[in-house]
Amino acid sequence: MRKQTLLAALALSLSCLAQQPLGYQNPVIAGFHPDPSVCRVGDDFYLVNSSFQYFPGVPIFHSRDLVHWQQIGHVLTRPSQLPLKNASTGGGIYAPTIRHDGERFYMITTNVSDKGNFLVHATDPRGPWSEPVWIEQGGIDPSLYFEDGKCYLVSNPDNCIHLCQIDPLTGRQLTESRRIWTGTGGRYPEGPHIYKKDGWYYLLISEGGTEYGHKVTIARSRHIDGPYTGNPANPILTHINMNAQSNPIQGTGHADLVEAPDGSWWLVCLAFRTQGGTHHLLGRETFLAPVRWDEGAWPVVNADGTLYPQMNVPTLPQHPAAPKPARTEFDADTLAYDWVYVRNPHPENYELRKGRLVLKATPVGLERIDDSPTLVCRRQEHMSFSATTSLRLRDASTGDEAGLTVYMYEDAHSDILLRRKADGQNYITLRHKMGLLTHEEPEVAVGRGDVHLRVTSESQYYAFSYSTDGKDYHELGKLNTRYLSTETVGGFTGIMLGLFATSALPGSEARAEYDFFDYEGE
Ligand code: 6LW
Repeated sequence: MRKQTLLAALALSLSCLAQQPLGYQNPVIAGFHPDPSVCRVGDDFYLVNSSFQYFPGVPIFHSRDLVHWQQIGHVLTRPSQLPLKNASTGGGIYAPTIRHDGERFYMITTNVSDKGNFLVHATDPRGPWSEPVWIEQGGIDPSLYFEDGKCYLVSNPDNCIHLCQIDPLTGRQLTESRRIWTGTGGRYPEGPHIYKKDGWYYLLISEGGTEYGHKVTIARSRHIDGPYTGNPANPILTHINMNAQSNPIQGTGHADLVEAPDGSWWLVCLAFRTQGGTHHLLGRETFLAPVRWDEGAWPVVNADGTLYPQMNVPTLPQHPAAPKPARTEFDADTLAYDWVYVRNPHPENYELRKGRLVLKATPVGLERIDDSPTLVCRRQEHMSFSATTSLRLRDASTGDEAGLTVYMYEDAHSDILLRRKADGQNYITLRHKMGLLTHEEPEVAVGRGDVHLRVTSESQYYAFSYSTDGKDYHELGKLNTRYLSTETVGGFTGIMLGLFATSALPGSEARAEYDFFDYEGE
């Protein structure tokens, strides 16, 4: 009898545990991952982000719980889908939308450095995705809504959300573009998405611009082409209000809604995390919030439209993914999905050979925008982190360089690098590039062997150090992080950690061989 009571108590406490709100941490995708858009097919969620000047473009993630996301590839993997000539941090690929019409996945976006709005489609979200289908309606942030075999497009030409019907396989516009909403008067009405619920068409948009004044507003209509009436409780999400003035998360906006298999509603949005006062460096990241959306009522985001780093709310049953390994050994045939290039890379300058990443130096320096330097990079995802690599410079000529860069874009980066000099030796230095200003620390001779390069940060400073034996590290210098922040240098992207090789002259044989790359953050 006693045993039975004990077992019953145990079963009860286990079932209570299963119903416990598990909570989660925001952001759900850390580091530069802006403009999230999400769709669900069955039990699977798919999410895409904008990617600007980076190639391949539009990272795509999979999740079963909206909290844990695993990158399954990129949508735009071929130069024919993603020409990035002269693209910088304000160019290339802007906000994408992902949708599924019951048969195919569609990703629609804007290449502001090319011909504007286009979509690609695929039956498998892991690809391959189609060639671009170009869209006539202008503006940015195009989105699709499918109903009864029809495909509707919204985007924001002339600072107003416009709607038309298109044939998604040819891009042909089937109806005139019609103005449907300008929002509540905030600047930059953008990021529109249409949803249908309880007989209402809902139009979700962002206003206020992507900085501190960012907000999400919503309108609804009984007819898809309007008239749309704004929610009296707008904005439904913003951190510009007093209740979020001390919140480390700022700039919440650019959202998308999704219904989970259990009928719960969720919102993904972008926001940034401040460090060092009002500066942020990691770019705009992807955040998640629960939404209460009662029948016939307006959606309410996390009770009062505020997000927190620690979200103490019930979640879907969680499916944690295996953590990313701290060390990249470079012993696979390809680099993992988190490594990307700036603009369209020259594949002949990159090789994975015998457990090393081999970069061929070219005269295209990191500061150039008219070509793609030999540079491969991944996102800084944590304010506190340590990144270390081991480098050997082979067959270099005088002035050839290779190293590790903390890279915001071509005009704003700090590089710890090895340089071959006329005496045949390698010298190590730290170079900061801020627009027209370049500052370099005194060079230190390090011979011709392998050198370990390390950058660490604890929010306020980047510290750069090197080691010739992989044990004792010597600090070369520090940089206040604010000098590379978005508030200081502008742009839509976030800090990347990159490995690069450049030559002083054309025709150099120099190769930089990187043995591993370690990244640990908290
Ligand atoms: C994007 C727009 C925005 O297309 O910034 O914050 C633009 N939102 O919706 C670039 O990310």
